Amino acid sequence: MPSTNVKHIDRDAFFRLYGSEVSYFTAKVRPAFRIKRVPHVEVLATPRVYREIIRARTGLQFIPVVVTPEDDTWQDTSDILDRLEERFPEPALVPPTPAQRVAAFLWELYADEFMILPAMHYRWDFADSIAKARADFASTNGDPVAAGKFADRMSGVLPGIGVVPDTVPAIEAHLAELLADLERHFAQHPYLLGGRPSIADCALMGPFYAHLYLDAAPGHLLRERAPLTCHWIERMNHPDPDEGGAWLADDALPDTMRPILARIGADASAYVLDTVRAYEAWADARPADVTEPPRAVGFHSSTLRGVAFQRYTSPYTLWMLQRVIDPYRALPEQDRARVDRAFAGTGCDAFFRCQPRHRVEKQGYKLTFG
Ligand SMILES: N[C@@H](CCC(=O)N[C@@H](CS)C(=O)NCC(=O)O)C(=O)O
Repeated sequence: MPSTNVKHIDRDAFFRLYGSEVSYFTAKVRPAFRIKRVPHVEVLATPRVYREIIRARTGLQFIPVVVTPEDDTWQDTSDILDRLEERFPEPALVPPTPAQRVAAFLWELYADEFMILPAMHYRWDFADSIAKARADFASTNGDPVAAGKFADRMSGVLPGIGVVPDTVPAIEAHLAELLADLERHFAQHPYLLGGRPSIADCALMGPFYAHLYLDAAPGHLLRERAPLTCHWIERMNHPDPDEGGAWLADDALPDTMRPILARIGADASAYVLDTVRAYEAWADARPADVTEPPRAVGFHSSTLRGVAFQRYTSPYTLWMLQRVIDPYRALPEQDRARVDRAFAGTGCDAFFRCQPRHRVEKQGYKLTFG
């Protein structure tokens, strides 16, 4: 009798994923829990959860946070994905072969660091998006006044990350071109690297589900222009355990990904590498009494499609870049050459060529000087 099996499920042995529906980074890890069929409950990050779980366990105010059945606490979506992969290796989300593996981490860097530009612009620069986001924050928090203050703080970060009137045309053009390319890609492949999802897909769900799909103005745009991308979002959030499917054979990258990689090479590489160079200049001369990297170490200049802008200098960007270049550097020469060939002509070699003089590491939930 199938019903007797229910008795063998340990109903206490589940993971808790604390987050929210409109949170970029919760949207990144949610599909991984579901694809890997990790026994878990997703818990809304209410004021009680912030007080008793999130701040109490991590000392930070970030979501998502994961508490394991053994009562360990995981924070930071990149760490969460790594730990899920170790603990639940199948179905894998990190491809085993060099070019696809490097591509997966490059997509993560792009989705986490660069796609924040269109995600924040389309949430906080359009009246109907602003109204919906404020209402969503209030329904998540339960206290409209506190939620309003949080919304003020979030919308206030736009100039600091480089979303200013001068850069808006380039940000909108970047997204429009990406949507057109993703439609062509998803007409041929169910997921970014072929027939099964990877951490590349999970990372792209951050901007695409939580902001661009759920927010009012970009939600219309996506539904009008990008039905196949919308279908990918729904499939990522509701994965079919019986789907099967494989990443492309012979460590190939899909041809339909090439224009997207070229755009990452053209637009996102300067955004990331200018930040890393500015951090390194700060770190070269850092005051002796600074024992850990602050969240931002000042402002620096960068350019997007020829337009100059200022951006705050985040040490965290170097940590995300290390996730791409460490595995690349660790490859035997032959495999590295294969990766170089796979990315030739895309401009993404700028990431691989970057040789930072400094490192940042994680200790607990904090970034430290490496
Ligand atoms: N690097 C972190 C970023 C987490 C993050 O920025 N989460 C947002 C919500 S999507 C947040 O909690 N922001 C609060 C704040 O910036 O104060 C991760 O990958 O987990």
